[in-house]
Amino acid sequence: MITNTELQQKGNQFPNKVVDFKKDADILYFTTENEVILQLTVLRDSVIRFRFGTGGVFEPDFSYAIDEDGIRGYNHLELEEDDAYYFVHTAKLKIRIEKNSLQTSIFDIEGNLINEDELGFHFEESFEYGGNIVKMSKKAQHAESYYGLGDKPMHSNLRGKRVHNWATDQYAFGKDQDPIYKSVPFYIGLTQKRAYGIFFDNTFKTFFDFCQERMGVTSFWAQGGEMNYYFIYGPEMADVVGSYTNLTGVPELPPLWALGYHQCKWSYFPESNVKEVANKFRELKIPCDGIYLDIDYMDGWRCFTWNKDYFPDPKRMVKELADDGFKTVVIIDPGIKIDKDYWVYQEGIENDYFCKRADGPYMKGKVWPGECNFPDYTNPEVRDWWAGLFKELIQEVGVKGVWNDMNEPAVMEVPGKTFPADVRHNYDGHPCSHNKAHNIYGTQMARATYEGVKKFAYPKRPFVITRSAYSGAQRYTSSWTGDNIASWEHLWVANIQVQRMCISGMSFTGTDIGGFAEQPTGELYARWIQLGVFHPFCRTHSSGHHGDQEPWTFDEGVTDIARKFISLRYRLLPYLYTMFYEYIKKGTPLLKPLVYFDQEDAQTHYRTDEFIFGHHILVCPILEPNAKGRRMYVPRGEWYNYWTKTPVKGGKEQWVDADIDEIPMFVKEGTILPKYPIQQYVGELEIEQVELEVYYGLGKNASKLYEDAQDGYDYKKDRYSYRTFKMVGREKDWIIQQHKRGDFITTYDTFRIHLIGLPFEITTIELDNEVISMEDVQFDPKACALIIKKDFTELHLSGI
Ligand code: MIG
Repeated sequence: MITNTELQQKGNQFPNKVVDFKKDADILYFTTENEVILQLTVLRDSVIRFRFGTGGVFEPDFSYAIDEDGIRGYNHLELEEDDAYYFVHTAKLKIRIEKNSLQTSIFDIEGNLINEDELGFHFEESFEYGGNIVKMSKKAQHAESYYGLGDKPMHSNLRGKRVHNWATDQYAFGKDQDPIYKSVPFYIGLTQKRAYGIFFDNTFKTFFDFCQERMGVTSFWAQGGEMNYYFIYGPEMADVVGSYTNLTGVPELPPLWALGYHQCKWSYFPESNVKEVANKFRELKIPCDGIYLDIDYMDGWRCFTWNKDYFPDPKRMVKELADDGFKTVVIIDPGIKIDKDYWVYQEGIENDYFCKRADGPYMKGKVWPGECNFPDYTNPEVRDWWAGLFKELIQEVGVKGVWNDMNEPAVMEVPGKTFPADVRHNYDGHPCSHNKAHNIYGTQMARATYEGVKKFAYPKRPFVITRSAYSGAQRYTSSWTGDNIASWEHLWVANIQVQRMCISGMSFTGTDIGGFAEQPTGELYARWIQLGVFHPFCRTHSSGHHGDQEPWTFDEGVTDIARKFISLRYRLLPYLYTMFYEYIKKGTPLLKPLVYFDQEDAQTHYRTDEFIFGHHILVCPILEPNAKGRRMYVPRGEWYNYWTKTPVKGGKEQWVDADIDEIPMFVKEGTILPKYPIQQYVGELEIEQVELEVYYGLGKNASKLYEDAQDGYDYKKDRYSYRTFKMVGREKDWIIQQHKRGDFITTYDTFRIHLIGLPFEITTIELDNEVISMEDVQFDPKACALIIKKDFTELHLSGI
């Protein structure tokens, strides 16, 4: 690894004094005497792009990460200058650029310093990489904290750490190991309770140092390309994550079944084994939607083929599984076996679709099928071809989802475990070496896969999952965190990784529940499934070399726990789906680390274990064996223990009981938690009634419920049902008002309202301004529950 200190000794060059300034609408250009150009673009009042060209030129402006549909536009842009500085004002920020150095300081509108260059932009000509090593260093503020950066398996607060991004197949990675599969060069800084983000959109190997080398300095740099970063202001972390996600894009809604439980194994084969596993789920009444076929379903690991000994009639099998509610997901790797009798290989060769070495021959590497060539997914024509390859699998065979693995890309038995640097890529018409394309390769593969699955699954929604990813991959695919280990330490890692992915724009992520490598004890599996059901993507997966890992392979107690928690996930599906809708609309992460939830409370800045599931549920996994509970921090506010329904005051650390069949879980006061009945798979039942668990709270509160056809695209034409419940709680009365948007008619007619924590005895019930009798709403005093028509406008309960 090249260190900052080494780099500094190799001849850094710095911008000197500005000799030219130009403004072109929202883009400002500052050119220095030594031909450095700073291009500053005001994308939004709080989103500023900084881009530096050297030698008086810029590279062509192209990014795989930026979503062209993102929101642009600002309210205010004003320029000022004095002898020493330029000042750029937006409605949210004041940016000060030093005329002698291009060093920049950014203030909020009240004049609070948010972020300031130390050396600022500098660079070094790099003969090895044929470009510049581009660097940026910033002053770290007092007690500043850092979060984000994708899948890093380390403490959530990155202060004191130095990390880099280079997608790597890291089997059985360890805690603190860096890098692993994904490259998300985006971090959030939190200083003086104000949050900002920096997205360094550069696909070369990128480095980040958060006060590790030098106490007061945060720096980031890349081995090539441009210093091209977006500064995103908060002040709330929610604003930062929302804007970053808007900038790099959001997915479409997944089919609801994809939010169910998935069961995976390397590998289930032959067909009878797949069926046996599937049947067992139904027999034991453990809900499950997804069932996976790993590499052994293929004929000699050739993608888009079937091993007919194991799977003589895939179409029939997939249909039979589907009849029982299972959606079949199959793995597809990038390596295409070099075999002149294999049609995919033939097509790739005929059309020149495979990556080549610098001197001409095809890039050859060993993966599961033996020697392979690799499609250049950075070529749009190759992506089209690849998408087309899914026709049979999806349209004919009926497979519902595709799993992309090994797309870092991983190559076996070579140093570096990937392509050599000289391999050439099209990069959508900007030809480059693997140094530049490496980190984006997996995303472009997932993108091509997504396009194919989407096309052939139509009018249903596609489902794709990837191992490697770069910023923006969330537009196309979900992801999992790769080959973890069945250990308690890895349960800690899993919890952090998924939270980190959520604030890095990629909420639809999960871990291999129970651990991929080695074998969990029943207790570890139980604790992991308790956490896993709160992860946006929920799948058990493990390597066959280490024994079975289905929910029933431990003992009956563990089976019961798995059933209990997976069933809980199915009950909470409408809540989870509503969260997903908010994610695609506003970029709101599905899980929120405590610091995101309450950044003003310094208690949260170094918390790793507790997180908020959606908006209203606090969860904290048990991460040790033999525990009967744990100490945890309940953030400020009033909460209810989910299991006992007793009120709990937050703002302090406390002991929480959680025997082996419980996980510490709290619901915020003033919450309406929608629940479906337990189904063995999504769509098993037509929903006849939705339960609303209403947690009383003083004052005003709100909750939402999003529903639609659970698949298909009608929701884009307003055929959804989006309910907002507004509540007002007083000592002797409780009002719920409902407002509904969208044209979708849900299958059920009534809500069963279950009131929790009501501090008074109900004497009067008014529904839409009319007093009605207890019988009319089938009031059950013992359960404190009543049944009302779903489209009520106002429910008013009062009492003594
Ligand atoms: O070299 O397809 O992370 O989930 O089961 C191993 C076999 C290749 C690695 C993936 C894992 C998958 C396994 N794969």
